Amino acid sequence: MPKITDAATERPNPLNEAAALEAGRLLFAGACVFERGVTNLDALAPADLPEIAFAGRSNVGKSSLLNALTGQKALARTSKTPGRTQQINFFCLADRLVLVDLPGYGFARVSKETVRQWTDLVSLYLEGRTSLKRVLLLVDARHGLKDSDRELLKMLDITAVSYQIVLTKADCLKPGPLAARLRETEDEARAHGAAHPEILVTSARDAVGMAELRAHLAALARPGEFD
Ligand SMILES: Nc1nc2c(ncn2[C@@H]2O[C@H](COP(=O)(O)OP(=O)(O)OP(=O)(O)O)[C@@H](O)[C@H]2O)c(=O)[nH]1
Ligand SMILES: [Mg+2]
Repeated sequence: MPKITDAATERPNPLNEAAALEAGRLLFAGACVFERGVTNLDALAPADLPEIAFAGRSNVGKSSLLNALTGQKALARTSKTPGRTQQINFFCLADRLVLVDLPGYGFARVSKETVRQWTDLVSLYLEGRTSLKRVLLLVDARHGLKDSDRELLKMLDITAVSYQIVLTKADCLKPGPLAARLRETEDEARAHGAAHPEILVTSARDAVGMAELRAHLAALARPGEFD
């Protein structure tokens, strides 16, 4: 959750927490529409809304998380075949926030040329996008951080884009191994300056962690008429 403490006492404030969850619910109750997919950033106009990018290895569940958050099953295309999302896809949520589905990385069976194209496209986007408020770095809870994630972490530390790690597919692990994975990932994230201290645990399949993630994102959105 966004840091929800009582300003005077620094104690957790359940009323503020409820308000943050409600703000997230309201934002994501709005319509979410596909705006455009780009393979070349030249075609991309500067954004006038804050943007949140979903990044992570192929098959980690980026498109599925987007669908679960917005409650729209077929908004972003999901696939059993890694590497399905090849372009950067932009979705506009309630005219207040833009959600950006990045192509996945780290899939072994692609050519060097494809890896180079990914790196060029994504690094250009991450370096040059002033409207980019946060990157959600999705990590499969079964596998934890991999070297390809660490490459992206380095890139984000250098570009000083704020990012938050989100563990996905939590339904695939029992509570003990899941808690161990969370601790291990927190320990590693602590060494990175631009990392948000709170790691979120989610399952798109079972809708776990959606309300919390929506609350985090609502705090970054353009204020709505009820804020
Ligand atoms: N058990 C489980 N499976 C999931 C979950 N989220 C996604 N998956 C499955 O993981 C596979 C990949 O999901 P996608 O959402 O397409 O993954 P992606 O990260 O967008 O993949 P690329 O676009 O190839 O980078 C699909 O078979 C999904 O059904 C989850 O929370 N739990
Ligand atoms: Mg995808």
